[in-house]
Amino acid sequence: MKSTILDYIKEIQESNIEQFKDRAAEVEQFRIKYLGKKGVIASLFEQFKALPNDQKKEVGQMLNQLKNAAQERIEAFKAFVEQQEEASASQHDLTMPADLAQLGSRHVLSVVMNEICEIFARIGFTVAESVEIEDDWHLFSALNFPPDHPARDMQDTFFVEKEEGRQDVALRTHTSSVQVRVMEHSKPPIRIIAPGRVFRNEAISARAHCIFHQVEALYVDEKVSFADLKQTLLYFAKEMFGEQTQIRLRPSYFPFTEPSAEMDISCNICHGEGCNICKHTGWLEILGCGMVDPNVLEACGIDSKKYSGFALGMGVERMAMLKYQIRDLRLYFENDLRFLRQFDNII
Ligand code: 2NM
Repeated sequence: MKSTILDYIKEIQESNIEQFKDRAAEVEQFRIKYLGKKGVIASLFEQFKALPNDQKKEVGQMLNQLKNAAQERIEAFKAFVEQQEEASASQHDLTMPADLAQLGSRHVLSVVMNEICEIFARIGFTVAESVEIEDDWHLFSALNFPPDHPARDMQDTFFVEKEEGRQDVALRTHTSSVQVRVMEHSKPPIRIIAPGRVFRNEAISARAHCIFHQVEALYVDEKVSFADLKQTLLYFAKEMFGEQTQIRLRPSYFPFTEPSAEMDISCNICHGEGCNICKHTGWLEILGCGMVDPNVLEACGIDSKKYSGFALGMGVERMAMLKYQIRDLRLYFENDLRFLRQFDNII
């Protein structure tokens, strides 16, 4: 009995096992195996109890040595780990600059909208902004929309119910409501551009979205003529799409302008040769415009005998599509980084 215990103790001592290298888990395993309640050393102590008294001194000493050796080994390992941690911490150069956080960039629609505003700012227009939820007066009535105009229909406009049975509050369908507010509160000369979000009740597709962006311009003064409008349009087209750009006007209709026109620019992709974008016509439709209807001026408290004005409006999504050959409107709102990053080098 005595010799088996002593042999076993020797065996453990000499085997030099458990040379754990670096893992805290290994140390814990070692501790449980040898020093745990049901570990090797505990079981040796159990066997030790059964020894005759004259053998206990020698075996007891050996057992205690073994137990101490195991504890020392654990302590030594813990000290070693601490030391290693300190050493590796001091290998980090704390003066190194941190990794640069990746910066976002302006959305292509914001860039194009800003560019349009800046082109008009250079000829004296200032930016006007107002609310996105509007009333019937500023959206339709003051703008000379007849009572049965389809834009007043639920099918085209998102109404916000104010009172039961009354539908006179809606998400704005154009930024002309901003121009109405400015005309109501200021005296000519008025030279403003109204950029912003507008909302229409449309099915979403590659060419239509229920939220989009507009920039509208308005100039009201004495003797403002259609020639002033044409000159402003030509200046804008050349600044936006390049000096070689030509324009043409086609008669059109809007409730708030008379006469009204639509402007095309010469196709900046095929330069008149004919391509898919201009559908082989050589021309691209880019905006609507006209002379502000005298009814609109009067509704806004401006004397239409003394003053006249021109107005124009364009869709920012369409402008960006033509400028950067973007084929699907939905790309603007999906926020796919692969799309957005194509424009992070434009201002
Ligand atoms: C367009 C086309 C033509 C327009 C009219 C007005 C206002 F308020 F003065 F009457 N602002 N914008 C206008 C005129 C907008 O968008 C295609």
